[in-house]
Amino acid sequence: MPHTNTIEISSDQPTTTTAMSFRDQLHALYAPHQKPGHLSFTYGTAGFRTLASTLDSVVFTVGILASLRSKYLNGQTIGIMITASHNPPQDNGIKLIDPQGEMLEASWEAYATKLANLGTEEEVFAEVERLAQNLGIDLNDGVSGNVIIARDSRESGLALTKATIDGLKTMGTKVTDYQLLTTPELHYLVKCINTQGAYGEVSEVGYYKKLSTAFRNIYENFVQSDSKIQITIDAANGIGGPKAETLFTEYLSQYVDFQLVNNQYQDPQALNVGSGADFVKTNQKLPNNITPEPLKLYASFDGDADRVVFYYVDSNSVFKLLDGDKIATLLAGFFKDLVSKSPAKLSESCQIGVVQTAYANGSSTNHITDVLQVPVVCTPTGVKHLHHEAAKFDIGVYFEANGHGTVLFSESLLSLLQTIEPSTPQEQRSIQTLIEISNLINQTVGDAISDLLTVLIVLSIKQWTPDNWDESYTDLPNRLAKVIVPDRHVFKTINAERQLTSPKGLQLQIDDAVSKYNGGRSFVRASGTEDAVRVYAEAASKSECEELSKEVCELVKSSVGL
Ligand code: 16G
Ligand code: ZN
Repeated sequence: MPHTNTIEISSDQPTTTTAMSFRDQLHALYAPHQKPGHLSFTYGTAGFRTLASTLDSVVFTVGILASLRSKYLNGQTIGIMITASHNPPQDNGIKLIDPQGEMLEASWEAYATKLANLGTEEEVFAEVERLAQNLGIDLNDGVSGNVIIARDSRESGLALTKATIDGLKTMGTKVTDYQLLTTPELHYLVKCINTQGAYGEVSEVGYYKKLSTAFRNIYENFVQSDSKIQITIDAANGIGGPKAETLFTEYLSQYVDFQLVNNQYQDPQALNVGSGADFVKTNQKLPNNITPEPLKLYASFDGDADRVVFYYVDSNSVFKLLDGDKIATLLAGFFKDLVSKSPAKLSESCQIGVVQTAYANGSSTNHITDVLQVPVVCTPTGVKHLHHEAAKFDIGVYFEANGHGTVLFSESLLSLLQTIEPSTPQEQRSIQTLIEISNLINQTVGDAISDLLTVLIVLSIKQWTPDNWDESYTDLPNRLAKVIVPDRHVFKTINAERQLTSPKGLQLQIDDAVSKYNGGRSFVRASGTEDAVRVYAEAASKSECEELSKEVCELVKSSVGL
């Protein structure tokens, strides 16, 4: 288990000269972190993400910005995660985590982008002064900000951590380096610190304890089985592997028989290669190194373990994917049932909702609205958008089809659960299960390990095999294609990315194409993480789906003169 380094940088700084001191520190530290002239960077859907070798100057400025953010929020702790998630080994990235464990507030993304693109020490200094003044941050108050930092298992992670810490040093920020963590572990720790431990103990052990205690309580009380749960996990050769291993071996070995494959996290070149949630979802096939047994459940994490997808092969050895949409329907149905079996005071007031993106398979949306009778909201791609919508429900289930997601419980529901009096054993059971699941699921962000435990326990309670789960609905055939265009920024969308407003006229052509296919649906959006445009298509049959996809790709190309 990695130890942590607490680096207190500025305790001996004279408090009255912090502004000067920022200037001096910047001067002392800036030179090796100067931005190469020809590069430009954007704080995108999930922070900065690109080739690791180009990121040094960016992370240095993120260190400065995180310091400002913490000072702006009266010293609350900000998280910095160095990861490029499911991207290939040569990439890396950095993102900021706000005090309650949520993604950085959107208005600050623009500040991050601005700072990252400045080319000289003078420009950086002037911009920081300007920002501080506009935001009412006193650079002279002698109060330092607080930051915790961690990284995934990429080779470039350590050097980028050091460069980030140099950025933090310019402002005398207190920083604790948690070294190797999954992204959701860091989100958890940020929230624990800022809630003074109310969300959980401020340590990795605290994270394991919180999850395993909830899992054990549910299992002991509500699972009727004399055999252990079985699961095989493809860890994408990322940091989720050793973390899951610790959790299952040290805390849950009585209940779960687990097997880890693609667990070479010490070999950074293997990260996400032929493995992981993105590989499985995109290629709709098994990762390397799994020889499947029919009807057994498998799961794949991504490189920083904030997303998970499940799959199995049926009795005819056909591969079946259980993606984020299937997780959302499983959980929404489970909660709907629990709530309906709760005391009237709860069942009559509790609003359950599911949040999806345009990538959700049409069948899943129909199933949730028509069969489960739970409302569905659609948001733009990216966890932060889904998270904010989910927070509007008492139980907000949000999942992207790619496996990013979690469940949020409202404060009012959580306090009602603590005080409500059950009048039957069934009501008692429902209340208890809801309380425990609210502890089992990581409410700060999608978490592969916590989602995995939640799915395993729900399947065990329901005594469902993977094919019982899969049977709930059948996905419409779908295809996600990529078109490389000269400038993806001309593709502008409205209506949660489902309609284009630019290039002019293209949406009408797409609508026209879609209308020719049974059950057809298609949308086009610019990627937030790659220099490309994505084209999604679905239709009643595989051949219609392929044709629709091709047709829309052609329309996209000709709209930009290709
Ligand atoms: C990022 C997002 C993910 C989204 C993906 C879309 C977070 C933590 N991650 O990985 O949710 O699905 O981008 O990528 O928000 P795209 O814009 O390239 O299609
Ligand atoms: Zn990820």
